[in-house]
Amino acid sequence: MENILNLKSEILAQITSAADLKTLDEVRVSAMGKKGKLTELMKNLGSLPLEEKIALGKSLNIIKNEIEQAIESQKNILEAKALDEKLKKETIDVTLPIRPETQGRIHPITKIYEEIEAIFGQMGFDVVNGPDIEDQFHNFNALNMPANHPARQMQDTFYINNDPTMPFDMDSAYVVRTHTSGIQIRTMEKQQPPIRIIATGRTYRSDYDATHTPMFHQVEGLVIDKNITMAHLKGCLYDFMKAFFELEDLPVRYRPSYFPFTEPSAELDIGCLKSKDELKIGAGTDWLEVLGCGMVHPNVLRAGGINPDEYQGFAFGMGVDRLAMLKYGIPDLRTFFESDVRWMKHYGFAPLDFSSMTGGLSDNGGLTR
Ligand code: 2U9
Repeated sequence: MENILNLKSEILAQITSAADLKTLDEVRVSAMGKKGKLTELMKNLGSLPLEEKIALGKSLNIIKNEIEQAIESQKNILEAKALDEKLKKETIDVTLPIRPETQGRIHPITKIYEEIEAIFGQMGFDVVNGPDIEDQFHNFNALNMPANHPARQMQDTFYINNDPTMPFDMDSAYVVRTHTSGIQIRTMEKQQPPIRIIATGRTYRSDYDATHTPMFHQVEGLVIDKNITMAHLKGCLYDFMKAFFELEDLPVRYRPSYFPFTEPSAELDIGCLKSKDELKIGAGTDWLEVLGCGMVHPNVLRAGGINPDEYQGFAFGMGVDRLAMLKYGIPDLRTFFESDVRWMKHYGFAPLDFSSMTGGLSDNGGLTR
């Protein structure tokens, strides 16, 4: 028994003095491996008289457990030490700039979308997308635009010949959407109010000059609930404009207007100074139209499966490309889509300048731009 206790102390001492995992494993094998000292003692138990076998067997089991525990805790200590050393060796200086230097730039349209989504996101709006190719019900009829409406004439809308083997049929043809409004119709079809969404994406109209391209970008919004009023519309869009142009005292006015899908309808102007070669937003006495809006027409609610006697709401729409031109002083819309790297280097944004309401919308203090 005394020999056994001595052996135990010897093994425990070896365990606690093992300086690395390899040495620790060697100690384990020499004690408890196939030919280990403890294993040998256990093997010898068989030759002893019964009483001694039982007593010694018990003690050996207890010692074996103690040694296993000691190995486990030493292993934990050594593993933590090894990790610590590895981390010390692998320290990185997170304040160093990115290497190699980033080459890509974020397109102003993408940046403006990020900013708009950050602002409406904070107000509790969901961002929704939909198909670029629409049927005429979702693009026109559901929006209170009957078949003879001027916006449906061939010169504005790109119609798609569904079946090239058949003569073109104007009535059943699909269109590339002329606005993102079909997204809101699809949302209403799927979901009863409360609804609070912005619909974003590419839109298409047959038009081309310095301020119109056949493909352009829109953001539209829709808010529907039981007691939504024009006052909610005015407050929401006023707050949006101030946040977007990053001007707390931005002058804003609403002007009566007409859209088939809203009644009453309005347009929102922001105060600015228009001089020959400069546009100053938030200063001067001129006005600039930036969006259209109104209370959703009862026919439109009905078309989306919502009862206009129970619910009402407001909607708005704006051209993202125009907002990007205004905010970042880009004079010609066509240059947005020319894929000129020199233009992108000048007007593009650093990839890590994420827009957020807390970290800055368009300016993070010049850290990465
Ligand atoms: C539903 C109901 C109503 C969306 C609206 C406008 C006014 C608007 C233009 C701005 C510039 C389009 O890009 S642009 O040419 N849009 O003036 N859009 S209200 O109204 C909706 C949309 C969907 C279901």
